[in-house]
Amino acid sequence: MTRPRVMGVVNVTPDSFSDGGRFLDREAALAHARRLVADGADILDIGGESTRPHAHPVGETEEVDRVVPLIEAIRRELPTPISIDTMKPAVARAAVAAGAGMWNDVTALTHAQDSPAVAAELGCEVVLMHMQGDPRTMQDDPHYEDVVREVCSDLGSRALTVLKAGVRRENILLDPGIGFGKSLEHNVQLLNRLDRLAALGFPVVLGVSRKRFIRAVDASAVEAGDRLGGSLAAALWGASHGAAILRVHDVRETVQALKVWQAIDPGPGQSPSRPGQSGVAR
Ligand code: HH2
Repeated sequence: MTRPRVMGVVNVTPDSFSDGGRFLDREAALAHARRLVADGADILDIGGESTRPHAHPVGETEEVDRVVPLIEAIRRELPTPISIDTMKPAVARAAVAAGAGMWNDVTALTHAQDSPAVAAELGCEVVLMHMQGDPRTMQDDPHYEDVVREVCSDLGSRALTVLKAGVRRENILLDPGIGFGKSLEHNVQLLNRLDRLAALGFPVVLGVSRKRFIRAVDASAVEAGDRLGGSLAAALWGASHGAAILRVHDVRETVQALKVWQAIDPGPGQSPSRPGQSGVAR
């Protein structure tokens, strides 16, 4: 099986608004980016605004100030492709000018009216993620008749709109938006039928890492850091059901899990083996 690419999450959401605090946050974020690349990240996803439920919105200038210097610093020393996680066209524009090649938008380019036109003009890849509601209220009472059908249909028509705005087909990726306006049942149904989203013919991006649905399955996974097992289980499920990119926090562990999965199931016509190694192992 083809191994999905691993997108490592780098957040620059500083608590301190002093210059010193910002600098330290940026240095820490750069060190984190280096670590993720050393751990095997294929893409770095840079975010300057939290999309967690009830998170406070960040102004455009503040967000640009957070992400652009970091993207420039990464670009100076690493060849790794960079994605910008933002809903604001001005931030995407600044990030692409600084060296990002992908716009990851949790609003599927709906936040601003000109988002699709800006994406077309930038010529970058775009991740259209599904969300019901907005980040502040999305988890209040998510409701669907048939979540799989509705998410596929919403994303399919969103892709058409974005195509009409001039974004090239090969630049569009779709993401079911696990945890964005979805109950536990909605999340697991979407994962269970991820193949239906993949069948739309666009590469699928999947973000399950450390998400709250894992706690809904295993009540002991209270903190985000307690959810590695569930994150890996869901990532491997995604890998075998059509995900092309996995957005994760624990890059090293995810890459190892994928390597083992691929050694066991290398794809049609190939026999399971340990690439590059031989001999007795236990
Ligand atoms: N999830 C979060 C942010 N951006 N982008 C895509 N394409 N898909 C996702 O599932 C996705 C995303 C939110 O993840 P969270 O764990 O709340 O925060 P973060 O990962 O930014 O630390």
